[in-house]
Amino acid sequence: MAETAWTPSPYARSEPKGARLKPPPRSRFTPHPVGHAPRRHRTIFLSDTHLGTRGCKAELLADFLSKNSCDTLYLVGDIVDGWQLKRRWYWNAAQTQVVAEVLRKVDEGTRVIYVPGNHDEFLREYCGRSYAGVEVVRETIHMTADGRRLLVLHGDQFDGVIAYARWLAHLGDWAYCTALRLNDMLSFVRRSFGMPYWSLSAYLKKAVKNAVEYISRYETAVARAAEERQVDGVVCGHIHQAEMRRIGGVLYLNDGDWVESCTALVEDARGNLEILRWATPTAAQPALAGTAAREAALIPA
Ligand SMILES: [Mn+2]
Repeated sequence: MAETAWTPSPYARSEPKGARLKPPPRSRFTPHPVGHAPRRHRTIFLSDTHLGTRGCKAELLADFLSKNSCDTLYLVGDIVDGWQLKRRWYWNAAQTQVVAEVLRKVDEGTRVIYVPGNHDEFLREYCGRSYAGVEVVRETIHMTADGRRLLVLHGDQFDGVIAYARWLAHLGDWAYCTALRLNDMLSFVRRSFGMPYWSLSAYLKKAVKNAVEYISRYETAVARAAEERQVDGVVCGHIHQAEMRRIGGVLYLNDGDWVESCTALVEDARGNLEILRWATPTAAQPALAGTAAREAALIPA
């Protein structure tokens, strides 16, 4: 029975026994809708823009770069997708605009440091050189305004220490629903041939769980390596999953990507670090909505 509105029960607000409060929606990252006022940072870190692919959110990235200035810009790998370049090249005006915005920063006096990733590993041969004012380095140490030492690297080298296959990361909701239908067909076929039942959906369910596991194992591996290097924190990209949290004795910072989440890590004049999400809330939400979406947001790292 519904309670009368004017005599609220004293128990109306109390939780039923055993019930738990739902955790608040994840909103750790500062959303910045398009059209936001220009902002000045001490440092900007961004990675995994995958220029040269259709997936690159170049319009948003060009908009972000035009409205956010900084003393130092770190391009933390997978900026240009050289793997895609070998297969089929995709380029548009917005991607040209991204390059123009980076070069404009160089002209304005921003120090631009490019730390190549695995998709742009062809640039690793040129570490120690500068092109158009952009310094290419294998990895580097960034000193924050408050004196913390942050190791900056793309992070693909930590794939090797993780046992889970990377293709698992492709799995999302859609794939799972399709798999369920496939599963029915598959079991029908197997039955017709007198083969024992084997559940594809159960297999995939486990695979998705492994993808989540993959992320946390990756984060731990990076943090542990940073700890061994005796730095205060580590900035990486690669798994397209923005994050900022303490793991063990170090601060683990992942600047995310510009294929799905459109995030960047920024540092202000006092050394405060923050992850900016440069998209409209509706566009940004799926990436944070839930566990299933978390996997869906992943792209081959
Ligand atoms: Mn990568």
